[in-house]
Amino acid sequence: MTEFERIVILTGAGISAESGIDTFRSAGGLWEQHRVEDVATPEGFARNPDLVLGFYDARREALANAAPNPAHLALARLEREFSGDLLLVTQNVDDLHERGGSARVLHMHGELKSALCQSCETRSRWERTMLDRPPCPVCRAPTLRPDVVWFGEMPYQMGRITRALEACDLFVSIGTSGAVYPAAGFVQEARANGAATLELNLEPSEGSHFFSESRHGAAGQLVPEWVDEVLRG
Ligand code: BV8
Repeated sequence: MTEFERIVILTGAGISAESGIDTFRSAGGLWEQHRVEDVATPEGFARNPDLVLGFYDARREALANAAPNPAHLALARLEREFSGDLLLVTQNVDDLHERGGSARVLHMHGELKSALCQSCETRSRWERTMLDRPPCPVCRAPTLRPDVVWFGEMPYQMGRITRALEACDLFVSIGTSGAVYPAAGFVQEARANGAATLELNLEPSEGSHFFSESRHGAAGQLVPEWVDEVLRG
């Protein structure tokens, strides 16, 4: 049994990279193909809804050809076998944690496979395109948008995340550049409460200096190794 009893994990695009899902800031990544302002802001959506709906349709479709990798599978094993408290927070909008076997995933930036109706505010599970302005399953209005958190919008379940960061004794950040807030500030919140902090990332992130330990390499290698360590105790 590991020394840790309450673990918070934050994942970013890097944990899905080995599954073939584009990250945002790596070479050729999503933000090189599109301007953030055009595809990940409410203003961009108002200006050109077809561009934005097409951007998210393409990412939703790409999920069909992606499979969870050993990092996702290892976190699902941790959820099953770790006897303490575990909160898995992801910035990712893909469903690879769930398809890898994780049952409790907090998507702080929403999900590609969820549709938000701008008229009745219902969230519906969604697999199809939105380009043809399909009717909301509840109120029938043709006003669905991707249920993702754009820049300038409030991430989901921040109260629950903050309480977990205040109570945890270990915070682990996996596959994120530490470029976007409030997620990038979680390590500081965890440190402030005396938690140990561990970064598992291909290269040092923008917040590496906040971590008590950083390990650099591919998530598919580092995460299973770390989960083995935690479960071996
Ligand atoms: C908010 C969902 C307030 C949509 C995303 C100035 C200073 C500080 C903050 C701000 C500021 N100006 C504006 C802000 C706030 C802004 C922000 O932080 N801007 C940044 C650019 C400075 N934040 C916001 O707007 C947030 N909201 O603040 O609300 C508010 C208050 C009151 C009321 C209302 C509102 C909302 C931000 C959410 C935006 N949505 N995604 C979508 O997916 O399209 S952001 C998106 O990029 C991700 O979700 C993630 O959060 C973020 C960073 O991406 P990463 O996951 O880190 O991916 P990245 O490519 O960057 O890095 C990948 C990493 O993996 C790399 O380090 C790489 O080395 C590594 N890697 C690659 N391969 C591997 C690997 N690691 C391991 N193994 C591998 N194989």
